[in-house]
Amino acid sequence: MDLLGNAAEQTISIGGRALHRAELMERAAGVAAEIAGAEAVAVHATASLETVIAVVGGILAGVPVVPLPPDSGPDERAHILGDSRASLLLAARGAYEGGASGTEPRQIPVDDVPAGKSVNVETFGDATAFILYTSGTTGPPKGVLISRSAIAAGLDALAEAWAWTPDDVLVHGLPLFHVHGLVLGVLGALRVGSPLVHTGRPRAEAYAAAASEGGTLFFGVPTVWSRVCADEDAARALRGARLLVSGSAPLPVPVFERLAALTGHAPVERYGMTETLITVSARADGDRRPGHVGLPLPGVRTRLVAEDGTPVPADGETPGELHVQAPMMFGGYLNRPEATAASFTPDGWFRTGDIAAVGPDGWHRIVGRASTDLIKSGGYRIGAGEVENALLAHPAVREAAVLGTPHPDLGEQVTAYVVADGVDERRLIEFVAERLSAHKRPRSVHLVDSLPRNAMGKVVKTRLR
Ligand code: MLC
Ligand code: AMP
Repeated sequence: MDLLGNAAEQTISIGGRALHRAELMERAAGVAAEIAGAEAVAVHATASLETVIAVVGGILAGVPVVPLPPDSGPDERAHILGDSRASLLLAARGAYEGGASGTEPRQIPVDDVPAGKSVNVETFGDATAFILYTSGTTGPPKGVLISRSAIAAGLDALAEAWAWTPDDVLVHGLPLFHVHGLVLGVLGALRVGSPLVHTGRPRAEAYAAAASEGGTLFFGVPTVWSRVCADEDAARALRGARLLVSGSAPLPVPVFERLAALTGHAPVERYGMTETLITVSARADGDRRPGHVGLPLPGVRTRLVAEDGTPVPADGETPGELHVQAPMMFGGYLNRPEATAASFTPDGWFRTGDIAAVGPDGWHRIVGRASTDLIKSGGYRIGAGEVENALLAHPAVREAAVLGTPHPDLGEQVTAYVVADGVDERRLIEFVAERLSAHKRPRSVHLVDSLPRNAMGKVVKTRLR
């Protein structure tokens, strides 16, 4: 399995800096030699060529890569580094300002590593390629183990569905520490052999500029597409593209329609999760339906199950929890056998936690989530429990409940209800920001006298809304 494909010629460009594939592979081979044998390697995952060199180096060395969100706060970072046991950290020189605690891994500046000779990737079989940390409903983020074969299967299924070939020029500006930007947006380009133009940040003008320079295939989360629609000139510049793809969160129907009207392209929607990679998608050669995420990809099976465990009919209306079986499935949560077991049914289906309806023709529509404790804001997955724990670490906070509330640009925003003495809203937002990534801090904090609880003493979040 040649996970990274075998393109002869390819350019990877990030924020205006470009690297030819041959040079990328040589520099990554140098990194691979430097980290060979490590249990896991952390990468300070800024949107940069150094991140791509480091990640490819990990893959060439057969060492699991742990992408660290560059803005992760000290608590979050300490958890990820400790849980993954990453003993080394790759970063662009001078970019990482981690804490000085004794648990910090040894830093290797990617810029200082001499280029190496090409490496045979096959040697490492089906090793874990990534440990991707992602929020659950409670507690700190869990490490999702993603194998090389899952990535290969996931990318090949997408290439087929989207008719993605080396003739495409992929454009996006998504973060390089999640499935969307990193697995699809970097490894996808390498495996398919299409050049990549990463715009640094996913701004509308940058997408427009990349379109006028030959970009054909564009990735974005719904917030990005909504911002593109708000900039009509930028949207019109996308008329020359081949395919616009939306995913990571629900694309609102009005954004779908506006984007189609302005660009001439009805967007292709696809659905996935860190744990499963992308499993359901519309096709380049097929229908695009607003409010729908498409059909299961080749090799994927799905089913809908009611709360009492009975099957739900595929009538396009009746909602049920979406279960998935797929070759792109993760290999479990690191160090958490119980959480891994709980995420599968006894008969071997992964419980996505998403509520869907499926039509008689197999088209899937995501209608919500089973739990109010997972929030999707700007395409980022945020666990209410992690934000509640950060708030509760403040000495003045007695109780905290966090939930997602509708936001016109981000889909949902993080909203907190807090019982506290003598501390204001702004200070609490700052307090969370000092501990966790920027997107996890609440947009608004409501100070309340008490939280609504049921007879069991559990907070009833639906009553807070
Ligand atoms: C954020 N800001 C705040 C704040 N929260 N300021 C005050 N109070 C708060 N509570 C700051 C930000 O740090 C930023 O500052 C500024 O406000 C604007 O923030 P924003 O509105 O969030 O916008 P932006 O930073 O532009 O980000 C929007 C976005 C981003 C869409 C670019 O959310 C994004 O990159 N999302 C992609 C997430 C993703 O890749 N998900 C994929 C998961 S994988 P400043 O100073 O920085 O401007 C997956 C699988 C699958 O889901 O299916 O794909
Ligand atoms: P993450 O693990 O960050 O990949 O988040 C996965 C979650 O994002 C899924 O469980 C869904 O709730 C949501 N999601 C991803 N893609 C879509 C989509 N196209 N439509 C609706 N929700 C989506």
